[in-house]
Amino acid sequence: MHKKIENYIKKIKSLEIQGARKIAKAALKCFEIQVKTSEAKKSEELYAELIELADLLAEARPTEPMLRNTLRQVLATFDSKLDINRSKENFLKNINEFFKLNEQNLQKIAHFGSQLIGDEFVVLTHCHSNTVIAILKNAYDIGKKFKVICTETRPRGQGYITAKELSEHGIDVTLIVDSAISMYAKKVDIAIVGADAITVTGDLINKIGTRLVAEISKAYSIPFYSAAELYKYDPITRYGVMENIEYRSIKEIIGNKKVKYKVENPAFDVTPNEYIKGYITEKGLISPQVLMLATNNFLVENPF
Ligand code: RUB
Repeated sequence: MHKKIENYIKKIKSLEIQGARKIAKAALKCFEIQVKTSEAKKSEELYAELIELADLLAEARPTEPMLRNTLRQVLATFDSKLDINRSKENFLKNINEFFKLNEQNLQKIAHFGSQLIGDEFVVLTHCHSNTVIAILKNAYDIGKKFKVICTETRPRGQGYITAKELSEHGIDVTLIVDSAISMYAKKVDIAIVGADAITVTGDLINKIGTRLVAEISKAYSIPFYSAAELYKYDPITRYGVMENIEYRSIKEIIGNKKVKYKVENPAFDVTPNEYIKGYITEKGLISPQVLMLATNNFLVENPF
């Protein structure tokens, strides 16, 4: 395997590259490197290399349908009937189209999401979602005045990245520990989180602690939204297969300490659809109740 690909996989596993969107983009980058550096003499050989690489990338972060959907879709455009040079050229062009699509969808979500933020709003967010960040930056850029409260997000502290990025953009942001959410709930007007996966029933899988944010939002009548490209939808859930929740190393919690009790570190949780007012997608706002229809269309439009 090419050193650069090895590096990308390491970074995806260690969370140096994090957030579903960036993970999917990094995986596409690996495909690009593989095509450019492959010594395959025939298109079929290159295709086999890409399939093998797709499996490795998917295993690097098991709870990431956007990664799997993106790779599956781009692979479906590989034309092994062409000679090796033409199939490479063609495939690199298609990868590039996917990069563009990713960026266009982000801009659309940023546009739709920023409409939900009223003047003087307090926005609550959890973890670090590049999509939520894009919404908040866009809201700020179009002149909305609002404040953000973001949770630290134990155990890896992705909330620090959120706080840093937003404050560097000029947004008024306050970082709190996860367990302090209820103390601030009365001040909050809207909660917006990202998404790692959306199931066929419209349930949301996102960073551990998201469900708590949703439950508190419900208790305080705060509208709770998830900013999610439809690529986060996991088609396997159509067949009753549950999205696989990644359990990460307990070192993320206790470091190298030797302890005599059990420690567990689930990285994601499931927020049932009844907590979610809507998904902010590239097609606009979609309630979890109608998401199933939308995803069915999505399946028809796109060759999974
Ligand atoms: C990040 C996380 C984000 C989603 C969406 O988890 O849960 O909310 O991935 O991110 P991790 P994005 O830090 O474990 O990757 O909006 O960037 O796709």
